[in-house]
Amino acid sequence: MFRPIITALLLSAGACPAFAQAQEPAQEPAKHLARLLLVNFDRIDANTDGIISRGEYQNVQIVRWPQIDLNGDGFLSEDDFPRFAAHRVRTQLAKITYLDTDSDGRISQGEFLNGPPLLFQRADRNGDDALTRSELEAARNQD
Ligand SMILES: [Ca+2]
Ligand SMILES: [Ca+2]
Ligand SMILES: [Ca+2]
Repeated sequence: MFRPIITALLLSAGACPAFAQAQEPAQEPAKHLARLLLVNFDRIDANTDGIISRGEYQNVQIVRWPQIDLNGDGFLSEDDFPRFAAHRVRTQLAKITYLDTDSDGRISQGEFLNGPPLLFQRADRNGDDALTRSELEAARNQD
């Protein structure tokens, strides 16, 4: 039961009150995030050019960070989750070790914001460093 909550915290805007929630059952994180970006597309696309640039996406990440670093120490680590969930948290954190560029076992705010965004890598099909609605729709509908 706790796993989808952690996944939502790590990989989506799920805990962020600044963005509308997609009312859908739990699903694969990248799909879920693509859906959230689509639902909030007009708000995220700050310069209204019809694409979500990497910078606009990073603004979403900045808004999400306080909901991810729950104890406010500047790092995402096991300390941000309740003890009873430690095992599942470890499993989840193990999936995003690619963000831990200095390999100290925790993810700093800088590592989180500057790391390769999973959704961008998957959804940016033509590699132009920007996401269109159709790219996000394709990511949302991916098998
Ligand atoms: Ca834009
Ligand atoms: Ca923390
Ligand atoms: Ca680190």
